[in-house]
Amino acid sequence: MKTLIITDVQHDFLPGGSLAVPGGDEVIAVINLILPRFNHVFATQDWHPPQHMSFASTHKKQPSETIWINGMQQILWPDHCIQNTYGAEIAESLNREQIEKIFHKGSSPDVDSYSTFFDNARKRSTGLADHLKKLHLKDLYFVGLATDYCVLYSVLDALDLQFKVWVIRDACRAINLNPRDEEKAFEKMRSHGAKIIESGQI
Ligand code: VGL
Ligand code: ZN
Repeated sequence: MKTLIITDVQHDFLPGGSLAVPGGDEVIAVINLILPRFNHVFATQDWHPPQHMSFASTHKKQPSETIWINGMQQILWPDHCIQNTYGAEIAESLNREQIEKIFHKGSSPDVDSYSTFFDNARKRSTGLADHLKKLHLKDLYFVGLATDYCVLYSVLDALDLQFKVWVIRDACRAINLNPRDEEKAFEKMRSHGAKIIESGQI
């Protein structure tokens, strides 16, 4: 049983969005093409309240600065994926018919959540792990945005939780705040046990 996890293919992460991932829109056609190969499909949505702690504007600072909050380093982002706004919606060009359930993350005002499984303080779970376990789904394929944040941390948690993990490289795009972040993210996922593949290999 192959399970696809579509990470954060939301307007704000696409060209023209407030936290646009370079080439982010290019993943959509790849995902649409491979969808029929999967038995189960889930999606995630970055889903922040206004004035979320990860927004630079909340702290009257500039995006890309890093600050310490509650003993954790936090990169500050432009306002993005605010609950119930256009920017937070999943792209309509993505074929959403097969998506069984959508999991929200980043909804607590006081903590960020890159992983689709747990918030960055690892205090709250999104419910995805329990849902997958209940359905006895063990083989997870990750696609979406962004390779160097949400995909990376979701994959590391999935491996920690003993899932078998594949990352479909051509169906992911990185933010690359630093030019080698994408490369480093794939290397980290591989060294932790994920298989990095191309969509043609499924
Ligand atoms: C993400 C930065 C901030 C992501 C979410 O989905 O990768 N990145 N919030
Ligand atoms: Zn976010």
